[in-house]
Amino acid sequence: MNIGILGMPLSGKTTLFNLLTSQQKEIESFSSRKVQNIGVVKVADDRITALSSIFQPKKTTYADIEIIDIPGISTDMPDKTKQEVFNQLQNVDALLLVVRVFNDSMVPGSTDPLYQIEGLVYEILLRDLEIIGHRITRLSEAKRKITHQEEIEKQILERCQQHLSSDKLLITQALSEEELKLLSGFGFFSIKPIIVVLNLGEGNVENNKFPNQEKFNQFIQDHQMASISICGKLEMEINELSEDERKIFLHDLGFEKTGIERLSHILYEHLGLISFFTIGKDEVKAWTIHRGTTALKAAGKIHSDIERGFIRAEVVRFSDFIQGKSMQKVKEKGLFRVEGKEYLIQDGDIINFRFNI
Ligand SMILES: Nc1nc2c(ncn2[C@@H]2O[C@H](COP(=O)(O)OP(=O)(O)OP(=O)(O)O)[C@@H](O)[C@H]2O)c(=O)[nH]1
Ligand SMILES: [Mg+2]
Repeated sequence: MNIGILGMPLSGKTTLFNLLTSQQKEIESFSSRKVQNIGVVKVADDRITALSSIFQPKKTTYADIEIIDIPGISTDMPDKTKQEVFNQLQNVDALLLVVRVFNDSMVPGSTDPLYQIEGLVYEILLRDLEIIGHRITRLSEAKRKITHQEEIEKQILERCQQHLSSDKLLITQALSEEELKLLSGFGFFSIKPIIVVLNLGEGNVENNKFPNQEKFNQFIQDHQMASISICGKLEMEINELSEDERKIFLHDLGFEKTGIERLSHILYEHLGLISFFTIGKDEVKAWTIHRGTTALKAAGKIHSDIERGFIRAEVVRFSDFIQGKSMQKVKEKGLFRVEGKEYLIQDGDIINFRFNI
């Protein structure tokens, strides 16, 4: 799973990247450094922490997500530059759009989230229209008769073109499994799930108010995006605190979790992701899968041999396990289950796969 960060210049993208990945990439107020940062986010999960303290394994592995941070994009940039910037995100599974609310006279740029999000979505639509335009032209101008399959492709692309031309993201278009498969090779941007991160100023944190809020929320809803407010600067300060100080600080602000913790929660929710766990003396580990994944496919995520030689999945719910803290107690209560290949994994399942090769 990997995610790309997109936003206008100086909106706080690298600040967010650093927070998510615990890195210290350079943040400069006035020079957009044209570099790409790549890092890995460890997804905070209290359940893994709890399992780890019970099993005391040699290794504890939280779920992780790769993050790519790229230079800012603005509508007045030359088209070629915008294309280059976008191309860096061609292969990501989802987009985090950072919009800036914080006001800082030392940092130039828009502080109107609606203006920024409209601009970014416009650019995304434009990129996809370009990709579609090229392909349709090629098919239309082919010096041979196009195949039946290509004819079908052209019709789908023309439908998508119409959809995009009316300012709608492809993710909001009704597409069949087959059509989605056909489109998957094009690397469309607007087919990726989008989460908008509002980078609030320190003054906006407690009331969570910002300009054009109602219109902004409507825009988010219309385009089937998710949004979350955080404050980059504050999160950086929170990062410096000890565990105890952090709790008090957050409590005073009226929060239970840090912005980064809330963000990973929303990511999972919006992307339809869930976690299952494997446990043992060697390793306690979280695995990320899409909701609706079968036991067989989940097994393959661990190792193709386990999928190939799948016999059964032994499943215990985390919430059942944590009450007695031992498999023995779970079994006594009859909460230990044996499931087959087609079982749909639930969030928080602790699984032991039995296999034979
Ligand atoms: N006051 C305030 N300043 C912030 C906040 N987040 C970021 N900044 C400042 O805004 C400037 C730009 O932050 P970056 O994280 O580098 O922004 P960016 O979007 O990566 O910028 P480019 O990559 O150059 O487009 C820096 O000076 C940050 O310190 C915030 O929440 N509050
Ligand atoms: Mg940056």
